[in-house]
Amino acid sequence: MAITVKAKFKCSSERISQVPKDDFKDIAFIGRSNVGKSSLVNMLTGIKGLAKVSGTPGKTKLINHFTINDSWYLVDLPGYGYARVSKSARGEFSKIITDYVLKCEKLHFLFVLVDSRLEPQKIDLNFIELLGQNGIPFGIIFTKADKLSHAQLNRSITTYKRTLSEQWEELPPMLVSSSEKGTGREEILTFIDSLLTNY
Ligand SMILES: Nc1nc2c(ncn2[C@@H]2O[C@H](COP(=O)(O)OP(=O)(O)O)[C@@H](O)[C@H]2O)c(=O)[nH]1
Ligand SMILES: [Mg+2]
Repeated sequence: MAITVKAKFKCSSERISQVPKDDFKDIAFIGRSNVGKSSLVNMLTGIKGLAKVSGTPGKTKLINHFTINDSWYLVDLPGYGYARVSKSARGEFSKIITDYVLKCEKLHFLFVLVDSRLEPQKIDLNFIELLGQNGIPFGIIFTKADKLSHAQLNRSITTYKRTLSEQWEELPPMLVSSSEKGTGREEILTFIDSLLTNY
């Protein structure tokens, strides 16, 4: 049976001083521009136009909060990795992203979205390293699973695990999604539910 979700746009913030000041927890999506963050917000909530889906990468520069079931926020973060020259590992990420991820106390858990079709990307690995160094709880969602066969998808996930194992003793939780097909909706919502109740 499909899980029903009540969702409503709350606000867009240009800096973290503007994010809501209540005690709802934030569950946030981050990843490269165009990886499918906004599409996943729409798929999970079941509201097509809730988050703006764009064919042009690098459009959203704001932190978008959506109220879910009057009890927590789903957060669509700006993408990284678009038209930015990498200097230091941290310099690859805009101030709004590092401020939110490293300083915002509302952030309860972060999902790093990665395109399931691609080999592990340096910028994602750098971002994950930043999370590890700062003790930020996170998981990985492999997006656009509809574009791959089962075998290809498994191969991608295995490669990712192997790559992360070079640096990490323990692997983060990993989930799969297709916003096109609705794949992963129940698993992701159930996982979020456990994050909100067990902490
Ligand atoms: N086939 C497929 N396309 C997707 C999926 N998710 C997103 N897209 C497409 O990828 C593009 C970028 O999606 P968007 O959600 O705006 O990415 P964002 O920049 O990370 O927010 C759009 O053209 C979407 O239609 C998916 O699960 N499957
Ligand atoms: Mg977006």
